[in-house]
Formats: sequence, C-alpha cells, structure tokens
Amino acid sequence: MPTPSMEDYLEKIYSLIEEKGYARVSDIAEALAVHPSSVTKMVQKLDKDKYLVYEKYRGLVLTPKGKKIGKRLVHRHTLLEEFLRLIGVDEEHIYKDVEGIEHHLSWESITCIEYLMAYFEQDPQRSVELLRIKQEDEQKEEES
Ligand SMILES: [Mn+2]
Repeated sequence: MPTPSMEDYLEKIYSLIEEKGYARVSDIAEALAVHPSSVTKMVQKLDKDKYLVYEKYRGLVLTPKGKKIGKRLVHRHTLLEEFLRLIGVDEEHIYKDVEGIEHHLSWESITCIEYLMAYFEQDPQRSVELLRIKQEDEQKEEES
C-alpha cells in the first residue's frame, strides 16, 4: 500500500496526465508546492515500487498498477469534496479538509460515503432538509 505522501503524488500525477497528457517533475512540484528534488526522490521511489516508469529525458509513465490506484485516489478526492459540499461545508474549507482526511479513511468508509451520496441523490429533497436543519441551528445561534 502506498503511504499518504505517495498517495498525494500518485493522485496528482494521475490528474496531470488526465488534464495535459503528461506530468513533468516541474509541474508536479508546482502542483504540490514542493521542491523539484523532493519530486525526483519520490518519483524514483514510485518507480521502484512499480507505480510508474521514470526516464530522465522521456518523463514518466504510470504502470497499469499506478493508473489503477491513481484513478481511485482522484475519485476518492472528488467524492469527498462532493460530500463536504453536500453537507454544507463552506467552499473555502473544502479542498484543505479533503486533503486532511482523504488518506485516513478506510476504503470501507469511502464506500459507505458513496452510498450516503446515492441516498441524497435519489431524492434532492433530502439535502434540502439537511441544510434546513443547519440553517435553523445557525439562526438560533444568532438569536441567542
Ligand atoms: Mn487530494
């Protein structure tokens, strides 16, 4: 299993390749706000663990194993963002909160959150009700 830090890299590499068709060390460094030498080190580790193949002048290519896990990690991130948005978390907190929790949930918990999302999607009234409870509580707070 990849470590949380490896997961961050695989997630970012996968989405860069999806968006641009390639992922350069400099792009990864910028996206993760880290030094390029840290990227090179991690990319070598991911290569050693068979998540990708890294050739200095040709760039990096995800292996089938790297693609599979990268796709799952990107999906997990998106799902958690949608989940926090649905339960009414402020937009300004969403990205950071997801970055904070995504590596610490089991895949079972992720699957259960997927079911919860399906529950809300089946009847849009359900999320309206949820947000009504939130609003009422916020109003009470203001009045007290
Ligand atoms: Mn993420």
